Amino acid sequence: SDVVQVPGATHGNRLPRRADGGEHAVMSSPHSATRPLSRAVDGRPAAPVRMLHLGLGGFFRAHQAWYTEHAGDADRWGIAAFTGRSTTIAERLTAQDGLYTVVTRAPDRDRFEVVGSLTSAHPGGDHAAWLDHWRRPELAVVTLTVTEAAYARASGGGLDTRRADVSADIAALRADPTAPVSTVAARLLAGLAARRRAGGGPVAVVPCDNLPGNGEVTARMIGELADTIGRPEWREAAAHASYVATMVDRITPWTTPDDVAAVRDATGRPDEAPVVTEPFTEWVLSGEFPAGRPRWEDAGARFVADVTPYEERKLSLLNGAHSLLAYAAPLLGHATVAEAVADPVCRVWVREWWDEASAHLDFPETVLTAYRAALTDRFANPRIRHTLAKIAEDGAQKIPVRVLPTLYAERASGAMPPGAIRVVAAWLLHLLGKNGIPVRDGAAPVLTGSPAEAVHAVLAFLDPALAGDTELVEALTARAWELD
Ligand code: CS2
Repeated sequence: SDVVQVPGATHGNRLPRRADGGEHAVMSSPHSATRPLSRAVDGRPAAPVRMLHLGLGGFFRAHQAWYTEHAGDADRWGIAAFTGRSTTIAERLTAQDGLYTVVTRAPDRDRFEVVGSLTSAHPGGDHAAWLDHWRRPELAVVTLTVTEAAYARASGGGLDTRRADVSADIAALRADPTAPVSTVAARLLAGLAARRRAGGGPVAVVPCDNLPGNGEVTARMIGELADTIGRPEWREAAAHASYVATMVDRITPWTTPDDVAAVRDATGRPDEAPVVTEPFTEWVLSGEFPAGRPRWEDAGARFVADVTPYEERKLSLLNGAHSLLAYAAPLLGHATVAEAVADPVCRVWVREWWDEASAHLDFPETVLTAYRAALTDRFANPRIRHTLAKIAEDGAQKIPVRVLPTLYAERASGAMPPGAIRVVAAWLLHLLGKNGIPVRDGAAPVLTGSPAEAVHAVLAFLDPALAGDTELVEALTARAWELD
């Protein structure tokens, strides 16, 4: 892919240069300055679709699509990607033949790269196109980036069949297996069933959200939906796939209008769907690919027997620190991760949390020290505007997987862990509307009544046993009032 590197700031009149030092070809053409990205102009034939993706957000464009672009056999692996619901991003990408710019933003420079692995982009509402892709014999891999909340888990971990959207989809599929459905579970199961009826072979389903055991979670969600619908062909459809577990990592903030302008300035090509991301990226996977897969290892992906330790490390150290900062750092007036970690007070909080969490991770100390040092640099990248408001969303799904394992392990050994308690206390204050960040969180409705009742309610939401731990209730109460 074409690469342009621009040192320093994202704006200004510097002439972009190619990675090899040459002037970027596009810049020298007087016509191209207004020409949108297109496969004809860019000389990028679309690869045949053998991958489907659900969740056409920035993270997918910076991660799974980027790895596919850099697989040695990328010319054989095109992706058809569907949004959750929105139509805008699908329309923008379609107008650009699926091409878009990845801006890899290091502390001192930007690298611009046009990615071409996206063969087609579709609005989530186009269920007929979704099913059509599932029926194609050559389909091999289905990846997901749908957010933690979209797995619709009940407190026990299974599919929450009482949710209105889930039960509406159950009724719809019972009446007609090709009926439009909206939940992730139903869209996947409907696809698997359509594929089975069409005689297609098994595919790999590859969830890429920050949930421990995401492969198993997905298998369970689809299996339980099939059981609830209750006919054998649905169960067979659910079993007609391999569920792959993954650990995914690449910090990818929301794309802003400034980013769109920076891409236009630097490359001379307007792009309505660029994505800005950090240089660091990681993908660890475990599971079978019955119909093959792109050679993602060429781009650095690792295939291992068990992703659990990688997941636990990333969820606790990276995501746990993110959640800590998202709820606590706004109390000190910070709006982004980089701003927060420039503040010594926040750095002490992060270190305290890392010490606590690291004690329960299955890696040698030297490895964890290096991982923490790298994370410190990644968080501090001043040119990545990763808003705390974005990370704060959906704490109800995030806190249990990021913080509870450490809290349980510490309480089991009789300790009262200040780091974990700080995260929960700051989350509580956020839910009570005290950190000024909009509350988009399934746990907010449980917090009614007095402050003391709120402490109890938030713990009971996480786990009734925690609400019965009187010492913990006291420690959490004290911490919350101290932070407030
Ligand atoms: C963040 C993650 O929004 C959040 O909750 O913690 O999106 C985080 O940036 C990614 O997992 C990094 O790989």
